[in-house]
Amino acid sequence: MLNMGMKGMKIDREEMTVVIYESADCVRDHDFRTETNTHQPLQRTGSDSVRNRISRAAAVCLVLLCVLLLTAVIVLCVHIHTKSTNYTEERDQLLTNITNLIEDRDQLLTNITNLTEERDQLLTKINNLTEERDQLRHNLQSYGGWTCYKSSFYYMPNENKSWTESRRYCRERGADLIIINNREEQDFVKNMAGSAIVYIGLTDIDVENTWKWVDNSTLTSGFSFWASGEPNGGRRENCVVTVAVATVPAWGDRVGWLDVDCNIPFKLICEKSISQLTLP
Ligand SMILES: [Ca+2]
Ligand SMILES: [Ca+2]
Repeated sequence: MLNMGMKGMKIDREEMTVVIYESADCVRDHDFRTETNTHQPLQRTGSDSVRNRISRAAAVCLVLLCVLLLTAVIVLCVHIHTKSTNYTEERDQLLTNITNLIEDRDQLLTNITNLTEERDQLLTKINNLTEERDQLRHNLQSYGGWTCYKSSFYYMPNENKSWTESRRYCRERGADLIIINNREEQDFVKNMAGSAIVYIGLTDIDVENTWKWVDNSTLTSGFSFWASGEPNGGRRENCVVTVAVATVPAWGDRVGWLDVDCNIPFKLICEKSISQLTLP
């Protein structure tokens, strides 16, 4: 059986070999027929030449295209490099500017801090000076009954004196009879005097009806607080009192300044400015 199988396979191989050879002969015969049937060898040679020229032209074009591409790439690289360099310089310049601005800002902040410290120190000094001034005023106000008002100190002793004695009393204490400069001071005197009649530092003892303050300044016509009908004493009345409350029947209801006989004793108010200040 085995021999029979082997024999069958051998026969098959031989048949296949025959078929292959026949196929090869067919192909060769076909090619030969094709070549012999065309009978155009010269035309085939011309076509190859054209094809070769086209191939060479294509190759040349390809080379040129490569060269162009390479040139474009180089130009592009140079352009990018140049731009990059410019951008780097601009960036460095901007960084330098930023650094300078930061330094300026820091300097300004330092200046602000210094100014703030100076302001705070000045405010502290002002507060200290204000406290010292208030303490000084308090001490002076409580000293011998002198009262501080604005830029002056005032004192009204509890005794009656003539105008000349009153002035001497004040001068012995580094002061003088009061000089009234404005409405506020007149109101202050009115409050201080109360119902008392007090001498002020105004007189026409030198020249009748020429009223002068004790600092020798002349009473200006537009500024006075004469009571109604005053002054009216002529040469008999050359000194001035101020009346806040009408208490003298002979004077009626007159309040304000009145010229009186300088020898009549009344209360008085002394004044000294802070610039004249020596403790009374
Ligand atoms: Ca007079
Ligand atoms: Ca009078």
